[in-house]
Amino acid sequence: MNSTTKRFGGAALAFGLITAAARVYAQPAEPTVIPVQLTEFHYSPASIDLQQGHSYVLRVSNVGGVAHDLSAKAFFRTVTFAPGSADKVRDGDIEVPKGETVDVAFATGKAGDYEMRCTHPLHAMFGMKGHVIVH
Ligand SMILES: [Cu+2]
Repeated sequence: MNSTTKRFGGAALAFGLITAAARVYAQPAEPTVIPVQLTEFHYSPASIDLQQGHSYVLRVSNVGGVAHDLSAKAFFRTVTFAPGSADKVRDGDIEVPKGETVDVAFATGKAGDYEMRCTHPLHAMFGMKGHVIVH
């Protein structure tokens, strides 16, 4: 290999690395999907662990026989909703009819341990409550 070929090879390698780096930075961060199941009378998982400053889709599925909701007022006050998602959360509450799934997309804000509960009569008393923890 003569010196010209070596130089060209090095330049091509450097160009390749720069192109790869640019591709990584140009990609928007994909949100992490967090599935949560609602049934009589609990959440699965009962503790939702999230990282501060990350994007998520909370995929709330009601696999039970009656309507449930996921109310986490203090938590939802700290998030930044993706377009179209704020309308699915009313006063910090995601209502999910039986058999349905609601996707709510947002970026997390302040770290903390936030309570979530079902606001349907007696459901929380029967155990339908948990935590959203932002680390
Ligand atoms: Cu419920």
